[in-house]
Amino acid sequence: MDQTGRRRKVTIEIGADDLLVVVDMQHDFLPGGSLAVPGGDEIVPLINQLGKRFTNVVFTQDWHPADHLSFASQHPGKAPFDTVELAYGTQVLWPDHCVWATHGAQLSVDIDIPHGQLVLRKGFRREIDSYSAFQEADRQTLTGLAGYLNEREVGRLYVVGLATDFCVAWTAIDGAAAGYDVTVIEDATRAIDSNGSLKRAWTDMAEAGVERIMSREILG
Ligand code: VGL
Ligand code: ZN
Repeated sequence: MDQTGRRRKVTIEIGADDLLVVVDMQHDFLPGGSLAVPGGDEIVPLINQLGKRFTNVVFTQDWHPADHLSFASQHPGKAPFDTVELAYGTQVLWPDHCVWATHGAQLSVDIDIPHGQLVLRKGFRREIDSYSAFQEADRQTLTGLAGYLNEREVGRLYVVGLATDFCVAWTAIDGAAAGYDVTVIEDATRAIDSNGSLKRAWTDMAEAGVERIMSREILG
């Protein structure tokens, strides 16, 4: 409170070394899509507003071949949200989604951030999933994003998009591991929340030093 009894507003200044990462805002993750994240469409206007505050914006795009091993359809007898053991460990199985060159894989036409600079595709190898925009699920294959951010002299990442508990969380955690300050803008994300995944993701993000804010702290 200030002296007049009003709550003082402290807004975060977005600067030249800040970058907004807009994660997987694709038709398949939005209502009507094959892996629709509940409320995914509700964050579109907020992401567009946030996008206007940043000069640096990167999009990620989940981008799978039709026979990707994260699809339940590739594992006889398995259903979406079951798990299997792949070469690198336990993999959650999904409905077919974001198959490259399909409509569902396209970034939402309602995302209006024309000054965005990079679309980073991930998950394009049949055998390896990639929730993180930094490294694939084998924890070895790099996507090249850290090199890009390094050359662009970025200091802090702000992460929004879908889904909080998978691609947003893994991107945020790996961004922190790569040496960036990372902030997730909570109300500009929505979760799948399967088997406690959302609660676990926030715990993991906090442990990795990822900050968690609401959009009003930037937008005022
Ligand atoms: C995602 C599950 C499978 C995500 C991508 O964008 O969070 N989740 N592929
Ligand atoms: Zn995927």
